[in-house]
Amino acid sequence: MSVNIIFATGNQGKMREIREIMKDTDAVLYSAKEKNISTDVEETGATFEENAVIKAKDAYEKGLAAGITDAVYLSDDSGLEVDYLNKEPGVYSARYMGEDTSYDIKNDAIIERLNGVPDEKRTARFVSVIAAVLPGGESFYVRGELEGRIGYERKGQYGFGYDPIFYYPPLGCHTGELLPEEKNAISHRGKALALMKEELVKRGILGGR
Ligand code: ITT
Repeated sequence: MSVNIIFATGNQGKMREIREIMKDTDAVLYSAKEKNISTDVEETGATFEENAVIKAKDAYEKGLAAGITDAVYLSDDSGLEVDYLNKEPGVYSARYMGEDTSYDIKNDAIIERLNGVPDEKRTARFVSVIAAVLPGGESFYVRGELEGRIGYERKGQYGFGYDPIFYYPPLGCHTGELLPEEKNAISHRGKALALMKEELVKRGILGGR
């Protein structure tokens, strides 16, 4: 029997990627919205791990209260760490300069803060921590990272968030220039979800399609 997975995210860019990455499993995937579960929760953690667990547990509790007892809840807490900026914006990536500030403005601001900084000091990484809460309430998490550099201008029309300024040296382009399947094959979220799938298969929760 296939498992129902409810993904606790309000971010449509993430949800698009997650749907694509989970296509090869037998899970029936729902966004929290599709199940009328609000993803409004204060991310009070100091780490990606803490926030990912907060989000998955919050959705699990809301699901239980709504009578859903058989689903696996997943969440993603992710962000961009820029080494030259002491790993900012980090867990504050969505809130950097205000949640409602456009990414064109946020991305330009980061490029500006790195004005005059040479390539070797422009190192950065995307981090994605995926947390799971199982029907019995047990939780665990996995982490994926993608190493790259902050570019000198915004590039590309794909992805979301900080993708336009994230230069990925092995492919010689910004992640904003990668097609969805190309990004998923190398990304922090792709890696974390692959680990999560492995773990769920190992526990007999997930089967291949
Ligand atoms: P949910 O908590 O509802 O899932 P959110 O957007 O608030 O959505 P986070 O708190 O995890 O999610 O913030 C992650 C931010 O990090 C996200 O809004 C982007 O700005 C950035 N980010 C994460 N993954 C990214 C990616 O693959 N490409 C570009 N930017 C990314």
